[in-house]
Amino acid sequence: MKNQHSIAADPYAWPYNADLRPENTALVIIDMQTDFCGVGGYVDKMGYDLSMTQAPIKPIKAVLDAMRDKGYHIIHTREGHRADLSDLPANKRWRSQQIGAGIGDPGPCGKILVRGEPGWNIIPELSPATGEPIIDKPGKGSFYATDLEMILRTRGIENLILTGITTDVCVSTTMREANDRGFECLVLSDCCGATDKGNHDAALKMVTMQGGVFGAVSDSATVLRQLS
Ligand code: C5J
Repeated sequence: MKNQHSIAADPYAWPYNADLRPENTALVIIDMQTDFCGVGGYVDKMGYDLSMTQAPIKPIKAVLDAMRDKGYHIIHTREGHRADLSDLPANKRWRSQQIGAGIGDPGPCGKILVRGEPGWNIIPELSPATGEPIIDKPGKGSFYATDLEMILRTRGIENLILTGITTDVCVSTTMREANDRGFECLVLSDCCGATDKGNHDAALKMVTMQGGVFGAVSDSATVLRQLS
């Protein structure tokens, strides 16, 4: 008989089929880069409150340590562009310039959101371990123009626990992309952060409508309790 195991979540105990195992489940840590949560990075240059995007660092670390320890798949993503900006749409660049943080322009952490620059690095607290895939993405979603889906299918991963920043942009876009591909998604409320509290709350609430239209919402304490 199959071992039934799930996590308390809103609006249903996740995953839907109670088939939660290290072999078929990945923790996905989205864009925990200096550009999104560090002093002098992209979000800081835009003038947003960094404490909102720094809040998930500790809860993510706790879940990361526990899931690593138990042998779950761990996947990291980074948003960023080629040094020649050939993968940066003109409208994305123009919009960032309007708010004073032009992507590709020099800043205190090097060229903003450019691969290989200091600001683009994942913060040391959440450094990827050897062997953990890092997905480099030019867009908000982690599936668009990347090999994430191929890696998930090759490894037999069906369940995704989503964390990172920002809740309403890259986490939400990734969840929607994953959901449409049939992956079973859980987002951890305190392991995400946005540049606006209202947007963070709304992005989480949206997940829970229609019986869990994109999956379900839980938090780090619940996951840690139920994994142990
Ligand atoms: C944004 C992200 N907000 N990682 N990127 O531009 O959410």
